[in-house]
Amino acid sequence: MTASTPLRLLTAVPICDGHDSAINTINLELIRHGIEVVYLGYHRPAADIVRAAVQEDVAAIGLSSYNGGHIEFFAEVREKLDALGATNIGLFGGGGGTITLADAELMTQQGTDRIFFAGTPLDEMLGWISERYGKPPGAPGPSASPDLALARRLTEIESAFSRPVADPLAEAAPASDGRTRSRVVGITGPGGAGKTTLIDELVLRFLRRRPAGSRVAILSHDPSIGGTGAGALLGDRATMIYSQQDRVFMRSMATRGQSGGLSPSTGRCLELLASSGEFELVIIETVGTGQEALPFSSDLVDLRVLVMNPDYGSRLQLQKIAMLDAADLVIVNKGDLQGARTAGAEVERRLGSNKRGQRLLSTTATRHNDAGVDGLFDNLWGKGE
Ligand code: B12
Repeated sequence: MTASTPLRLLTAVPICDGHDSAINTINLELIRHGIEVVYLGYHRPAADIVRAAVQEDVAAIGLSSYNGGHIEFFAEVREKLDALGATNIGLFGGGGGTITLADAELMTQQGTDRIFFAGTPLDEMLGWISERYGKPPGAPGPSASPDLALARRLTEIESAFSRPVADPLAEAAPASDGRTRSRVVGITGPGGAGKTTLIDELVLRFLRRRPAGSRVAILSHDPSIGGTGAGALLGDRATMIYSQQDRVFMRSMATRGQSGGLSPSTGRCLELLASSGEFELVIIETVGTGQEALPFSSDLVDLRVLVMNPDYGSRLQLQKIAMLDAADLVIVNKGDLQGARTAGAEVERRLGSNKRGQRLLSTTATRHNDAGVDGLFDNLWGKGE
């Protein structure tokens, strides 16, 4: 494990189980030790866990299971991994006193690497995890699924970048062949504006309205802790409902020391996805950004979307947000909050002074069938003018 290739793990709590307090503690300990943790959340079926592990190309899956059914559940995860050729992905877990010694023995015979019992010190767990999985990633099996092969190429690209770059998107090689390029939409905005929920709702509309064979890819960014190149909680999947679907390919990227909302390798990863011929649409989500951020200064991104919270403070604040000049489309999300209308009017005036024909939409991403999100989805296919 080096600074350029941190160990990546996926953690989750099985279906019909809401005991997430143990895994939340363990996640924190893992990221403090430089591990990138893709956290899928609780009440997750085996198929969702395996799909995510494959797309994220993690070294192993860690499950925290308290409500019983662990023998069958761990076995199902192992079987599904193997069926996709992901024999390289390890499986481990724990669950207090619910998993007995006898259960654990049977589970290891069925392909689980190790079960941790109540009272195991965190240090012991971390030592074992680093020793067992902290090596260069193992090769997938001969029947590796296309998503696993793509995921491994993304890992190779990520590993090739050992330090921040001037502009991540400028690192992308220009498209070299005649294959159809995906539509690329960049979504940015401050933390807590609702970007991830909005993207999940856009995915729902994509699944409903685009032909059954077409797929969407998401490159989602979260910060590496303390601005370092290692250790990150990649948690966007935990809040997504519709994106847990075979037509969606999602990759969670840590910023690995890059400032500005993206990772050093985002441009290259984006180019791979957009020219793969596999995806009709590619969505990039930045980390929660500050006033000065301009993450999408490249032709690689067809549409630049800024998502705002109506709670941005006084009108004066709007003068300082650089993306309000650069965005093709501005969304004031959380339209149900008090002050959303005023915010809409203030942002409209601010955009009007740019005289660039930028579009403004109001959305409430948490509302089912929100007309604002419908409008946003329609706008994804044009420049928003
Ligand atoms: C806290 C707790 C709750 C909290 C959960 C809060 C939360 N958000 O997690 C609340 C009160 C909400 C709750 C609710 C329920 N609970 Co409860 N709960 C517990 C309790 C007391 C502790 C579990 C815990 O978090 N321990 C803290 C962790 C850090 O310590 P640990 O378990 O020892 O874990 C160590 C190792 O196992 C390992 N480990 C654990 N997971 C993982 C994962 C990985 C990847 C790794 C490496 C290691 C690892 O690391 C830890 C460090 O040493 C257990 C009893 C118990 N003592 O286990 C019952 C228990 C799990 N609950 C139980 C039940 C029945 C319920 C309810 C169904 C009750 C009800 N009728 O409503 C609900 C179900 C909720 C749901 N949606 O699933 C039963 C389950 C029985 C069973 N399996 O047959 C238990 C065993 C209590 C009992 N004896 O009856 N519960």
